Amino acid sequence: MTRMTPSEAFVEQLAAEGVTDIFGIVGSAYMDALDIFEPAGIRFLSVAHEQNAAHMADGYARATNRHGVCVGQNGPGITNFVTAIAAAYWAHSPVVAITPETGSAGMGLGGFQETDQMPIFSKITRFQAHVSRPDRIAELTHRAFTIAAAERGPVQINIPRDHFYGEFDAKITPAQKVERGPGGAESLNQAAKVLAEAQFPVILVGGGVVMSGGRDEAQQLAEYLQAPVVTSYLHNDAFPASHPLMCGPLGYQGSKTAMRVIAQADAVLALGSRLGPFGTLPQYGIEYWPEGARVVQVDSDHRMLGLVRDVAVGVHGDARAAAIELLARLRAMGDAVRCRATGDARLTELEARRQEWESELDQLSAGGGSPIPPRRALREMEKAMPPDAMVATDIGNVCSVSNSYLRFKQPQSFFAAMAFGNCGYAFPAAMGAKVARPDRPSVAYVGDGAWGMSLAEVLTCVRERIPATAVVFNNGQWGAEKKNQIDYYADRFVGTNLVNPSFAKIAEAMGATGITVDHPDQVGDALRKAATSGECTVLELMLNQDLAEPFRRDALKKPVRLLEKYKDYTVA
Ligand SMILES: Cc1ncc(C[n+]2csc(CCOP(=O)(O)OP(=O)(O)O)c2C)c(N)n1
Ligand SMILES: [Mg+2]
Repeated sequence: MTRMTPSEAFVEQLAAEGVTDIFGIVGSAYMDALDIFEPAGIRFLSVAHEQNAAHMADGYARATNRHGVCVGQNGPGITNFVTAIAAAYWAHSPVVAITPETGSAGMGLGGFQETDQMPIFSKITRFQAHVSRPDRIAELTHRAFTIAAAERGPVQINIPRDHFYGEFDAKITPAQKVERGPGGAESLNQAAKVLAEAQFPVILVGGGVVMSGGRDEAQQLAEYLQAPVVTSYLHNDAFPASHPLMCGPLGYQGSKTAMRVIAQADAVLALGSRLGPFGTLPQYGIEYWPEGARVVQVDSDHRMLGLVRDVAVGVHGDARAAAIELLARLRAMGDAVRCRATGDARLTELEARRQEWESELDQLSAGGGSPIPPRRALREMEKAMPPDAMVATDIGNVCSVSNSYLRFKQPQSFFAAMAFGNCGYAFPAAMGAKVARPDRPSVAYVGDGAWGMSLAEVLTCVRERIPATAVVFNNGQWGAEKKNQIDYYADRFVGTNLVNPSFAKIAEAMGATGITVDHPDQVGDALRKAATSGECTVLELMLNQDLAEPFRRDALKKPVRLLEKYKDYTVA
């Protein structure tokens, strides 16, 4: 025990948890702790909006598997976090939101910057610690960090602002290492049996494979079974793109190879995936989910087992550890593993499927001219992308189509907006990833509408020297939503046309580098230059207004109007 102030105990505990970077906007509520961040070895990155601070913490966490930390002023600074914490929840990111609160003496009186900050985050965090007494600040901080890592999601440390003051005998606890096991022996035995009996097993690798550091182990298992591998929606980095067994991603704007191959499976090993409903919807008219297949699902969160899809076996375990155990069991079964006899046939089949989809993609992406067809731009960037780049993608039509073109060599490379689906995710996530991994290029794909939510953070990049790249798809529209108006509302474009300035010039005025490209031949060089220049660059691509399939055909209906005055407002 050492005599400390609560601010000192808090900051010492943060340092003990390994925190070296915190994203936020200054505020008097926590200034007593902020004042000693630097001598504690913690860099404070001052941003433009708290939502983006939390997205940065998310990107930071996803790039490293370390905690991402954000802080803000009580009241409005904290309510600004909400969208980003919800996004981190669905991205399974260990984000720690430090939320100073109105002083305990005045809470409930309606003083300045007051709101009850616990209910707001109750459904989007894994754990909420309310620091009810100053002398519990280190203990509760430690607990929050441990749970964020163990349960893979955001946590909140809510600190009444007066609880930073005083003194007490503090205990600082070393960071708790989280180690997960492979799952129960019985379920692993059953899982191995299902795989051994299969004729055409397919492995679906999800985010859990990346988060557990289990990509090599997943690969060894796939190679032993000669099982094709599909990646779950927006986890394209969960298996090496160039591996002969890799089929590509499922889900919206994913790979037809993956869909056609998994449709044939008689057994699916879903390794580290919750099998989210949006990510397994039919696409391109292909009903690919193999309803008759026996599904083995491995997830470190017990609640995900069998939640969305029926499973034959649920393994409550870590993806990496389970892959090791399953491989050991299958090896021991020898010739009883039936599919090993037919591996070559599966590989031949897969190769044919792959060529089919690649030539279709080539055709779709062959357009030229100025403004640039979106698919052509995406193909050019795919070819030019530095192999070690990290890519964050936003929510929009062009960003979604990029799913077909984003292929990765290494894990921790793809940070999409995931299931929360909020515009404004990508650029701050790419910034956070860049802070965490300054050695790797970090690129965000962002639509021009969504860019309006993020562009202020170019100021942060300049101020904090974060050389992230934003590729802005300038198509003059909130395209993803306009597509619904085209398909369902007879081209009545309410709120979907944009009037844009030159985003490159705005970037220049902010002190960053701005580049405008309006010809397909220039896209690749411009991207390569931007991603490796060591400067924050906004690469504005002038695109035509082509739009691909909408996100939610599953959830929209043709308009019905019963009142006379609205009778013209139906489909043409
Ligand atoms: C925060 C938030 N607001 C609104 C939406 C609804 N939304 C989904 S896609 C989209 C349009 C995106 O337009 P843009 O960023 O220009 O990309 P484009 O579709 O044109 O490629 C909108 C408004 C959302 N997903 N998130
Ligand atoms: Mg747009």
